[in-house]
Amino acid sequence: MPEAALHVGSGKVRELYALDDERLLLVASDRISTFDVVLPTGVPDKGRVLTGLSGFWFARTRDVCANHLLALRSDARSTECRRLEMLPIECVVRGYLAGSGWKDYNATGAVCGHVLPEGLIDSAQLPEPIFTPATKATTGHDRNIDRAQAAELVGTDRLEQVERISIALYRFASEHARERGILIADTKFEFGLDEDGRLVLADEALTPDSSRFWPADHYRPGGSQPSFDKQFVRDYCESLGWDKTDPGPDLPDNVVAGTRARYVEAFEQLTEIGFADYLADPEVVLR
Ligand code: Q0Z
Repeated sequence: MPEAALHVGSGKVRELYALDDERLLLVASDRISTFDVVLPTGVPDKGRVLTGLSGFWFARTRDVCANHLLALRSDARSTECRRLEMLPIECVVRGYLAGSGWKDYNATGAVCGHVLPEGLIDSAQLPEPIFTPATKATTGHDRNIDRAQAAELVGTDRLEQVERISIALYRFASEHARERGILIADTKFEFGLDEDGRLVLADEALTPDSSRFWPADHYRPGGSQPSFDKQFVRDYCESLGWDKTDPGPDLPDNVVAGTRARYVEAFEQLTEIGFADYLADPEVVLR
């Protein structure tokens, strides 16, 4: 528990506490959002799955980039991390055309200044992964920006560095995931600077909340793809005819159980660690 920790921030499904001047505690709840609305019903163990996955990727990408992780707590949902000066851009990498990438491509033939081949279809794999930064919105949606706008926010040298490292992280993780039946269509990284100005990977990394995970065996470009984790929730919400404004609907037990199973399945497929083993000893994901 966050003993004597000051609450310093809330995300949709996570909380951030200050432990001292140098350390933060990042706590992942079991809350789930869909269509940008946090639902009244939680998914048991969702926060633990996301915390374990982030820890797994941090441990395996340390040689690509230093990260903020100091410790995983025994609750398996809390991470002690280094307190950094965060960069004011979201570092998105896309290997496939989806979401705002597909929308922007359809409207202009380009995404964040990357002019793409003609004739790409919805959810198509891109010839190469592309870096598509966005601004951090305090309210509403992040906005895609081109490299000139990103350079204004972080400087040209820093931009070049975060682009190179973001692509390297995505290539590593997407190859690992593909070999285990999961496509990582896109993902968002957040970086900060330590006291010496060194670049550090922060926040969560390569989780289903910061990425689009698609089951590889269902991949059919030409339309939107089922989400690995949230598809039951989306399908249930669509079946209700809910208008997608707050408050969202309660989820029935079968939708909760099916969704929990999908998160645990993603964890076990990607880490090759049993979820019970992780709960018994969270540090197992770091080894
Ligand atoms: C992350 C966020 C959350 C609300 C700030 N290592 C770090 N150093 C400094 N700042 C952050 C981090 Cl991770 C930081 N966020 C995003 C997370 C709740 C906002 F759990 N904001």
